[in-house]
Parts: sequence; C-alpha cells; structure tokens
Amino acid sequence: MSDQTPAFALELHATDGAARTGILHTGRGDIRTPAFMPVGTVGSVKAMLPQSVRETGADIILGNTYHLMLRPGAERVARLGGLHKFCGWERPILTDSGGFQVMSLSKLRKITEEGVAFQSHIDGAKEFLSPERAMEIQRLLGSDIQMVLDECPAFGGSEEVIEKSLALSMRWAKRSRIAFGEQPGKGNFGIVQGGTFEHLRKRSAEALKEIGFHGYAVGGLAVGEPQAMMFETLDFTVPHLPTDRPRYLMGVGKPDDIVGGVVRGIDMFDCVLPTRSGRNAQAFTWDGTLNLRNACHAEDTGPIDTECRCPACRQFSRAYLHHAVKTNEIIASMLLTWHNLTFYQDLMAALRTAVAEKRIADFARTFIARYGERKS
Ligand code: PRF
Ligand code: ZN
Repeated sequence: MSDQTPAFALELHATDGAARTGILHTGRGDIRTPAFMPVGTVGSVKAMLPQSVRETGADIILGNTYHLMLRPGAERVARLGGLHKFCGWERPILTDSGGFQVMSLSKLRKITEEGVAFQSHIDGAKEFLSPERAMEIQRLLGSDIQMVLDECPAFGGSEEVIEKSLALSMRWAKRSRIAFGEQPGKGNFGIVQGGTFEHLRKRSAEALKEIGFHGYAVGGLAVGEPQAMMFETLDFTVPHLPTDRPRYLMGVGKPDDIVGGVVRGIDMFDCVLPTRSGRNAQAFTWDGTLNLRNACHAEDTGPIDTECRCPACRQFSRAYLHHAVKTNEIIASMLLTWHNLTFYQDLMAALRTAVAEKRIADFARTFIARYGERKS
C-alpha cells in the first residue's frame, strides 16, 4: 500500500466517566465511535442494498471467516478482487475469526493446540482452522479489522475449564498476531476471555497487552448470563484495557445492553438482532419493541415511529407492514430491517452526542426509563 494510506488509529474527542467518543481511522475510511456494526455474515446485510445500509448511518459492517471460507471460499473471493468489491461495500469491514461460529454452527468439531477441526454445516466436508489459517483467510478477504482465533467457552463453565480455555486462547492470540504481521491501514484485534472471573479477565487483558494489538475485544459475554453479570464483568475488565485503542464488545446486543456498554467504555458493537428480528416482524422503538404480526396493528394508520427518518416510517402504515408480514412479502423483511438498522444507528448517534456533551449518565437513565430494561 502507498504512503497515503491513513494509519489505523483511534482519535478520542471526548470522554464522560468511562464512556468515550471519537473516530477510528482506517485505510478504508473513518468509523465514528461508539459504533454499531450491522452483520453481513456471508457478505450481505440480509434484505438490504449496501447503499441502504450506508444511508442508515453505518460506517462499518461485519463479515464472517467461518461462512466465507466454506462458501464461496477465501481464495475465490481474493481472485474476485476481495470482499469489498465482491459485496459492493467499499467502507471498512471487520471479520470475525471463525472460532465462535464453529462452536455454534458445526456439529462435529475437535479442538487441539494446533487449531479446530470441524465438519462444514453445509455439506459435512472436513475443515481445519488454525490461528494462522484464520488470519490468512481474513487477509485474503481484504478485511480491515481482523480478529484473532479464540475459543468462546459456554456460560457456566467451572473456573478450571475457563482458565484452561483462556490459556489456549492466549497462545492462539500470539500466533494470530504474528500471522497478521503489519498491514498498513488495517488492524488486528485481540479478544479478552475469562468468563465472569475477575482474575481471569485481568490475566487475559494483560496477556493481550503484552502481545500488543491495534484494538481489544471483550469476548465470551452475551452467552446466556444475566445482563447485570455482563455489566459487572465489563466493570472489572475494561479498566485493564489501553485507553488509546478501540474496545469492541462482541455479539452485543439489545439496545439497553449497548447503552450499558457505552457507559462502561465500549467503542464498538455488533449483533444480528436488528436484522434478524426485522425479518421476524419485530421493530425497535424508543418505547421498546413492537411485533408487527400482532393483530392490534391491522387497522393502525400510523407509522412504526412518527419521528423515524426511514422509508418504512415515512411511506408506510403499521397496518400495511402488518399485512406485508402476514402475507410473507419480501418487502416486510426489507422495511423492518431498514427501520431497525436506522433505529440502532440513531441510538449510536445519540450516544455519541451524549458523551460529547458529558451527559451520558443522564442519557442512559432517561433511555432505560422510556425503553424498559431487559427482563433476563
Ligand atoms: N469470540 C469471537 N466471536 C464472538 C464472540 C467471542 O467470544 C462472541 C461472544 N458474544 C460473539 N462473537 N471470536
Ligand atoms: Zn423507521
């Protein structure tokens, strides 16, 4: 890459307690933080055109090593000019390393020191993912933020189990970082594990800092633990992370999880919730969620949200959306996904402004009072 490639660097503009706002500069453009990354697992954010995803306010999307290595294959994507060109999104893309998806999607898998052997959930073919191969795939895809290969243990594991898993993840992190090497304008993120154990989270963060990454993710959360336990884990984990690097809470979450994450110093989030639940008739609003399948919307001439700027709210009534859901029209998925991604991006913009104006605690309190707290 040329000398003109912008450096991968976090520029902080303001802090308010533990919360921060700024810009993460990358070789493919800026990411306003705190950021929400829509999930485009196989290269497309389902039911959306890339330009529509951009219109909702997204600066970055997420892709998955696991899915793309199986279909269409990393080498093929590389021959076709890389993932950005292939999927029509020219801004930054973060790719997850695959370990987490292997555990959740593939039936037969075996973890060894070398890596993880597994059977494809598509055709049962034998596959292998080592830290080196996970990084090679992400490089072939042309990913801007490449995650280390880690193991995400299930919630509820004993201290001994979590400690052993963490040790393996840290050895894999070292190998991943070496395999990443130096790629101007791009970043390699380590992933803190350690379950809900304070001393293990600290040990993990220290080990990753020693290796030295461009950013630090908190993994192993939102795996079934109560929200209070996730927040508590963030409270004793985030202070061990460097202040000058981006922090990413993986696979989170519900709007109230995100607000709590920002209050605790997280800069980046991703979750399938706005897209997946949009395809399942659920709409997010500042007053909580709505299910458009519900008969109470059948003759409601109002929009989902009178203040929302999205096409679902500007052009269509709840009655029409209810009808589109009931008749399985593709436009129902398109419109509800568009609305939900718009809601998530407007929430992130409001959070950034609240941090910049040093009123994040007040914003969080007002948000939760109106939206409602997570039940679990
Ligand atoms: N590790 C990786 N990806 C993830 C997670 C993790 O722990 C999570 C946990 N919520 C989501 N995605 N590599
Ligand atoms: Zn809307």
